Amino acid sequence: MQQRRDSTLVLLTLNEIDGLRLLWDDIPVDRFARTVAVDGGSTDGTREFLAQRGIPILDQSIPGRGVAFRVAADATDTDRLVYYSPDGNEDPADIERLDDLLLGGARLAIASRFARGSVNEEQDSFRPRARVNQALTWIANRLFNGGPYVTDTINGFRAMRRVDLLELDTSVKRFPIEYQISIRAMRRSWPIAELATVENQRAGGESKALSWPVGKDHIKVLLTELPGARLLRGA
Ligand SMILES: Nc1nc2c(ncn2[C@@H]2O[C@H](COP(=O)(O)OP(=O)(O)OP(=O)(O)O)[C@@H](O)[C@H]2O)c(=O)[nH]1
Ligand SMILES: [Mg+2]
Repeated sequence: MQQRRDSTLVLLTLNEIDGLRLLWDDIPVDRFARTVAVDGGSTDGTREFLAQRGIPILDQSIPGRGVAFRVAADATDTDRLVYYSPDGNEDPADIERLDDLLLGGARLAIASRFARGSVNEEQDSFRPRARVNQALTWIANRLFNGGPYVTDTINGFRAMRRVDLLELDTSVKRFPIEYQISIRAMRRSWPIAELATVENQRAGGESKALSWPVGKDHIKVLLTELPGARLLRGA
């Protein structure tokens, strides 16, 4: 099989040494033209682990996943970017599949935790995080999407063309970057493709996504994206 000559695999890390140790052999770094890590200031050996394997590490001057998304786009030169977070949640087998969706014409490719055949990691039977995620996704579809329903507007496991990410001119610094990207792509009627993914448990370390602050940040994004929104469905 040919290497993905025009695609960069971007690893997003903030103290993910446990996940990296567990997943490394399954991450297809050699299949991509480049693999880079954007690191938010890890102190648990993540940086050393990556450096030992020859992975260039990009630093960010301000913390946050949103900043990390843009740092990667600014510092790379390939046509396509696949964002992967090696904390255990994301199945490395889907990395190349996301890139394939871009090659098939999608302008945003998302690994969905809520499509038919997907599995969401939450174990609590009430699944509060999943419900909030799905509610935010429903609102975004309702307000901004004129195309086929997007089942997971929030998952960070996704791929885009580099110029498209830059064109969206995103502003979010922290977690809801994905929500802003999805909303802006829907507003532009870009083709969005999803694949059903199986989400696993965190491999170790600590979650950086505290439910309440992150939930609040998503609502803020929704409100800032709202002006000019059309009620596209059933309006
Ligand atoms: N580069 C960078 N990566 C980050 C930053 N914050 C979080 N990450 C990474 O983004 C990924 C997702 O963060 P998580 O804390 O796992 O968020 P989550 O998946 O919603 O939460 P869990 O269900 O607890 O795993 C992980 O790989 C983190 O290391 C940051 O500021 N900079
Ligand atoms: Mg995670």
